[in-house]
Amino acid sequence: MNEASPILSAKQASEVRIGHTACPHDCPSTCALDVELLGPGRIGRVRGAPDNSYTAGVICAKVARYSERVHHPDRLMKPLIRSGARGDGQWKEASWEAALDLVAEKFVAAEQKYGAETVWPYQYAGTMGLVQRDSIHRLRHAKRYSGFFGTICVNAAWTGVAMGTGALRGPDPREMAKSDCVVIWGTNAVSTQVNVMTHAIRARKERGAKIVVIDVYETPTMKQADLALVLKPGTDGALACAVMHVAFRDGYADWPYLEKYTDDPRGLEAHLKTRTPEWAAAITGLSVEDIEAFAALVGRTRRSYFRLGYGFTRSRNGTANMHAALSVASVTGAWQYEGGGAFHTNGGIFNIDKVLVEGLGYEDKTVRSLDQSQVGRVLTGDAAALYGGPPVTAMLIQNTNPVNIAPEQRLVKQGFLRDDLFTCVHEQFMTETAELADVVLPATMFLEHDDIYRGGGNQHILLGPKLIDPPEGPRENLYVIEELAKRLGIADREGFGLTARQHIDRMLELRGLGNFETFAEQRWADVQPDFETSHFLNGFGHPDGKYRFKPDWRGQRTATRPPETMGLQGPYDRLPEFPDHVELIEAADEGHPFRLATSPARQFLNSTFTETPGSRKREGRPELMIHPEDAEAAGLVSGDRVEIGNGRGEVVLHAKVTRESKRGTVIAEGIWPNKAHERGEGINVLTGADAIAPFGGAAFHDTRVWMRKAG
Ligand SMILES: Nc1nc2c(c(=O)[nH]1)N[C@H]1C(S)=C(S)[C@@H](COP(=O)(O)OP(=O)(O)OC[C@H]3O[C@@H](n4cnc5c(=O)[nH]c(N)nc54)[C@H](O)[C@@H]3O)O[C@H]1N2
Ligand SMILES: Nc1nc2c(c(=O)[nH]1)N[C@H]1C(S)=C(S)[C@@H](COP(=O)(O)OP(=O)(O)OC[C@H]3O[C@@H](n4cnc5c(=O)[nH]c(N)nc54)[C@H](O)[C@@H]3O)O[C@H]1N2
Ligand code: SF4
Ligand SMILES: [Mo]
Repeated sequence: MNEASPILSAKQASEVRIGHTACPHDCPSTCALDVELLGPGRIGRVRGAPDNSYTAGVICAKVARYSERVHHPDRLMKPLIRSGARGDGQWKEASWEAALDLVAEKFVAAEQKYGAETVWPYQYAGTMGLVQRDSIHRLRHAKRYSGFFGTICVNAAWTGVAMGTGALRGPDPREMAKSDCVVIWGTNAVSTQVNVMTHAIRARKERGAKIVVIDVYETPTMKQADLALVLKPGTDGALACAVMHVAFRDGYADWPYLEKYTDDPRGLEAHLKTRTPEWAAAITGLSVEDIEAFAALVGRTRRSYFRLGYGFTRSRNGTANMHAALSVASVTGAWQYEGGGAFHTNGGIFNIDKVLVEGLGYEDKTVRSLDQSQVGRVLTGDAAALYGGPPVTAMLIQNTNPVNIAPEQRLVKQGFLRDDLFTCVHEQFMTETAELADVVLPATMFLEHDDIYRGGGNQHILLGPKLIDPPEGPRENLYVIEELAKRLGIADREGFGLTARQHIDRMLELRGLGNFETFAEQRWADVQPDFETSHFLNGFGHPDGKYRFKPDWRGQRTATRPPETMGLQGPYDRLPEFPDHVELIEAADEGHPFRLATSPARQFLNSTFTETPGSRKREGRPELMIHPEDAEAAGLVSGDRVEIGNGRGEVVLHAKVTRESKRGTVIAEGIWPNKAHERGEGINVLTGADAIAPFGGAAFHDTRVWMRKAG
């Protein structure tokens, strides 16, 4: 057939070019992606890279449909300057020059009035790219603007892990496939990090491994479980203690291991004497039989892999509960075996030098820091939340949507509506935060700029090169930071004036991984430490090499510890000496008989994908999952409007009466846009911003509410 043949050209057209990148979203899976490139600015289907050993060809549906997001008709395309009253939706288009000039002018004016700490650059993990996400810190440090203490997601969990192991790493997550029992604890992996399931299910198929799932309702993940444990929110510490009690009682405790590798096993054994399955049953709502069965299973199965998620740490006792669950693997000695041990994050293995990108060389540690989760309190002038400093009167926001996802939404909204607050929001869509801004700048998406990523639930450093041209208009985060730096007189500071590729070159070179070009061939690097290190067989991360059953809650230094200007957080003096159940949670009471968890929606990722039609259609509308008996008592049937509330506010959703919910616990899946609810108020109206002890965090799944049929 000759080249001009119509059949061949049709065939050629169907041979789509594939671009290689990484998923930029805030998800522990950090998948390696293969993207169909249909033209210079157009993508088709997105797939998981089959040859990445963790991704193994599997990604979630919402990212597979990414063309819906990158080619979305509602993407922001032009800089906008507010032209009406705040939040009324009136904008005038502006040039990049004019918009950036205005932002710089306002920042300078604010600084002149109140000092540099009145400006609060506010960012989070909408992109996990180290250049595009973290360059804002460089601007902040160079200008000595208020610091940002990131508490909304990982802090409680990472602190709990570090208290026990002294390090943020663990057995290779791919070893789950070689386990005989995979315990999926407080993570809805089917929805939030699908690759955990790939490896866990491989273990079941190939080795007959058992899967245990522990959650507060019957999640899609739980439908895969051999042993399904639905407990009351915030009671995981009690379950962990009972499991360890049984281990000591029935001879599953590995004494030679305990003597060699842990701090005070005799003390722990004595402490747990009264933490019986009966004791734990009363607290958790589980049956004694289920607790005994779980304890016997992990006691007898040497290769038990505890995959500990974030969800169960989003309670006021969450840090202590993480530490308690982690401790089970130390009592049974599961750490010693391939396919055994406990894993939460590999956050500590990557060792990428970020001094340049974050401007750490000129960070001034005496500058006050503010708590990300307490943005509502900060913006409404709460003196404690302001740490004695000036009011916040100017903000630059990138990669996050606080007017939707932050707790105490009424305060958040009230704060962002202030007349004397200037906000610039750099965004891909007109989010509810952007709607309240003074200046909105359009941002590129990951396929349109260069960046580099680290896995959290895996062990890869992955390149995310620019694969397609952005539309005319949107610019990358780095551009905004650089242009503001020029206007604010700091462009000559170290770390400014580089392209994303130059930053990536530098990070890779310092890590001994080549440079952008060589890494592009390689696509990713597997930096999992060796078996001994991953399993802590050379000792744990503390100076004495021991696992700590008795954490040093107040003294320990970790990356998650708040800056000195903030001090310890929450009721840290009430944390237990040994693993225990601590009643720090917002317990149900007569006026608020239900406990609410705001678990993730499968088709959304935090506030992202609430704009894509495929995700929106599949999620339907904001619903509240209610046990049939609770529904009946409240006179509710599926589809009814149901109102839930507490001292922070009230929200209306639609009832979904289901046995997937436990009695006394109601579940609202997903952070829907506020405006998807009646009265324009969403689920975070109900959640609190008081800190999780001892280092901070937001207790999103620890909320008491009353419930009634909406009038
Ligand atoms: N589809 C989807 N994927 C996501 C996200 C999303 O919103 N949607 N969010 C992303 C982000 S930012 C993160 S940090 C990760 C988080 O992912 P996960 O580690 O999975 O954490 P969560 O989403 O907070 O909650 C997970 C599960 O914990 C359960 N849970 C709540 N309270 C308790 C408790 O007291 N005990 C126990 N045992 N379980 C409890 C919840 O019901 C939920 O099913 O997922 C990421 N991936
Ligand atoms: N009720 C309740 N609330 C929660 C949670 C919960 O479980 N329940 N989970 C909490 C958790 S764990 C987290 S991490 C937070 C996350 O909440 P958010 O920080 O809002 O997270 P995302 O939705 O991931 O991303 C926010 C925005 O980043 C934008 N973005 C993405 N890439 C870029 C980019 O390259 N440049 C710019 N300028 N913008 C970009 C997206 O368009 C999106 O609007 O929510 C928290 N809130
Ligand atoms: S599972 Fe997580 S990392 Fe993988 S594609 Fe989906 S959102 Fe991205
Ligand atoms: Mo998160």
